[in-house]
Amino acid sequence: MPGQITFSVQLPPVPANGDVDSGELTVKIGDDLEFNRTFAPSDSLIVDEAFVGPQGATVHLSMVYIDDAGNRSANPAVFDGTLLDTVPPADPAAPSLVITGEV
Ligand SMILES: [Ca+2]
Repeated sequence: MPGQITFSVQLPPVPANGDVDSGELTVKIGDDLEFNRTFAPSDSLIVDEAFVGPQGATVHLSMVYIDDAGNRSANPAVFDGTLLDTVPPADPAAPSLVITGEV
């Protein structure tokens, strides 16, 4: 059964003296799901229970910074990725012998 893949979003460091009061992240999973999240300049990782999608789904990230006057970055930063299953299965228990006779 194909699994659902969960993920978080790693944010880049905010540039020094970047005039950043907050940020806005848009996460689009596949063709149907889209979420907008705001973050603080000190945030480095966005963890959200909504960030889950089917294995192989495309994910589009877009983010801008917003200053204290409400101005937004001129050009959003974007990232396109795929929800790859990089999680290995559970470790197996040890096999054992079944003695079947003496010859
Ligand atoms: Ca400004």
